Amino acid sequence: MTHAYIGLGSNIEPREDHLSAAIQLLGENKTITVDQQSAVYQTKPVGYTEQADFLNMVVQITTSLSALALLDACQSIEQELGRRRGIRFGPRTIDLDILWYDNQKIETERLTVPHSRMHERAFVLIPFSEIAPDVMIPGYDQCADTLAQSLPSEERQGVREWKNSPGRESEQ
Ligand code: GSY
Repeated sequence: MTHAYIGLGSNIEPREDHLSAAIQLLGENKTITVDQQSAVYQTKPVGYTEQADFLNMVVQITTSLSALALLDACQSIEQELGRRRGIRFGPRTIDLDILWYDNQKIETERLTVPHSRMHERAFVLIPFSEIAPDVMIPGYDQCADTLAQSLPSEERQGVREWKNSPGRESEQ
């Protein structure tokens, strides 16, 4: 069994329902267990900025799938929830990105792990470091919390806790 972290994002309403549905579908996959969920964060769009704010969060899973089979599982959840690939970096119903897999560095045509821009993205590092502050990010030799704390303050300010994640309501 392998640990992995997946980043989820949505900026098409109902954004929270898309996150909840994706987590439910991950959990319904017999080869995946969702172990931990971050809070949900409202985040300013990065890259293509003329679009609505996102909701982002990170989950930790345990899986018997290989990294590429996990990618297939994530992409089929995106399809099932109606993601259409339109404008590159544009609005999306749901996005599932494999951020970290078994402390491995993976570079294939289909998949780069750790996710290539995670070290500079507050919308990834802040929820990631909430649930895995001490996890080392391969290739950076720094833990998630150190990377998150090193982000410029204007990047961090674009990420605000929105509410506890689906399934964590009792912790509020
Ligand atoms: O890479 C994920 C899609 N995405 C996001 C996102 O999830 N959140 C924010 N805040 N900006 C983004 N830009 C892109 S592309």
